[in-house]
Amino acid sequence: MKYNHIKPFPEEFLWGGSTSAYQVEGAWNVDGKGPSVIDMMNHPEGTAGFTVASDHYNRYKEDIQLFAELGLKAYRFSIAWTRIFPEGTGEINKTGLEFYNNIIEELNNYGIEPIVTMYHFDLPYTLEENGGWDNRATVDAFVEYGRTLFEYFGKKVRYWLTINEQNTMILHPGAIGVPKGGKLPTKKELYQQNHHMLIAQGRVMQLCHEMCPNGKIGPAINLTTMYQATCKPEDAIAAHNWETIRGWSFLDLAVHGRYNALFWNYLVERQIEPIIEEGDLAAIKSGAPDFIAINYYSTATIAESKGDASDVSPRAGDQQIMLGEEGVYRAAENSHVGKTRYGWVIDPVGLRLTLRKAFERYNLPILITENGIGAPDELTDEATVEDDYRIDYIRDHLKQVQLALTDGVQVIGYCPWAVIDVVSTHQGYGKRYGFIYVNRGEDDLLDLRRIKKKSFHWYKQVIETNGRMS
Ligand code: BGP
Repeated sequence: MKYNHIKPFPEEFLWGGSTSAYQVEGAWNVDGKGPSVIDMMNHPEGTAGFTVASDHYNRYKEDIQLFAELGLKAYRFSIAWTRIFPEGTGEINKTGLEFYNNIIEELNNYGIEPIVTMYHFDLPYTLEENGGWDNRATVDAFVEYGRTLFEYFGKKVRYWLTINEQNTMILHPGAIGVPKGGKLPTKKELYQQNHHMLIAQGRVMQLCHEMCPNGKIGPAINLTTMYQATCKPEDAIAAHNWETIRGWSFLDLAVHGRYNALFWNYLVERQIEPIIEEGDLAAIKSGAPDFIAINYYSTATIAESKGDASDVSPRAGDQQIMLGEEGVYRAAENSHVGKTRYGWVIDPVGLRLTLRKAFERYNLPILITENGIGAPDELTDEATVEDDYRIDYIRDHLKQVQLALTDGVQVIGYCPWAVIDVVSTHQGYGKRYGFIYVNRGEDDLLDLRRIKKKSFHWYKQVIETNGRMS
């Protein structure tokens, strides 16, 4: 669609930036924090960085000052469940509450809107040892944790995100590390876990509405569009299969409280459907999110399944690289899009399309909580990083956000991943995303100094002008 007039970004647009607790904070075992699954997982060699990460735990004041200088209107971060409840449930660790209270106060002092993710991959290890999300007791633990957060922070935080990328945890359980012993859950177990997470999410959203009349809460899903490899109708079916199973099925449950029919039949046919107890669907439905948060990095291109094992590519995949599934779809290439050096498709137009589809389907405001480019940024002799590729990436995506706004999609904010360098789950500090460089190597902590990248100055100017892009 061509327009004569492109709509400006709304005045109240939440220009933001993202991080998550385990990827930025460090201080993994201090001040009463308990271990999370992340702390106890096996991670790829050379990515030992989670213990200190970007040392935000000790440097949050300096960091937030830099976020204010950048002009952020919003900061999306996560609370480490294990700082609040070291064992996932039971006794509250006051020092953990104090830490996040300090962060929220600091943000509020600068007029930066806190956007809080309640759970970003880092399930308390004690809960994991007791069955993790297989165990319904984890649902109650999450609700208790939610109640505590709303009680302490409900008056100071308006935007809440329940669970980060539930679909990544279910579809790529190895993406956040592999449990010691190396055994990942079966699909049957994973879809039961998924069901329990949905109940937990529904109950917490309902609780948020009860306890925080001014609060807004929503799920945060890794969402994208699947293109069909050719105009062959069977390719279109395969693309629809995977787009539904990978993305819409999660949001249909979160928003409408029902299992998408195609998804449910896929589960039943493979005998991996969850056990649904009385009251479960009502609990899921009771959530009624106020908005949808989406993490968008790439699109994927999909071809017809051949119905045998050759559907699955032997390549290594991750949360963005689709590998195919027997009898469902095959991964295909798209010659019309670029790729990062890690093989993630770069497709700004795909963001516009994904936003349009999500808004059309749910008619809820959309907050973009992740989008960005990972790169092995290099510090120059002049102590800066010439990350023009990041400027290009963000600019191209923001232009598509503006077109989506012009299409009528209600996008309320943009929080690129990440506002400051954090540990990448797969590539440690060899792959960076931030506007602010953290001076550390993989093993050598150096001085952890903060250095503004070229993209910092560019993004600052975008925010200052409410979206004017050079
Ligand atoms: C998303 C996660 C983030 C972050 C990002 C980049 O899926 O929600 O936590 O890790 O991907 O991924 P990576 O660090 O693997 O490059």
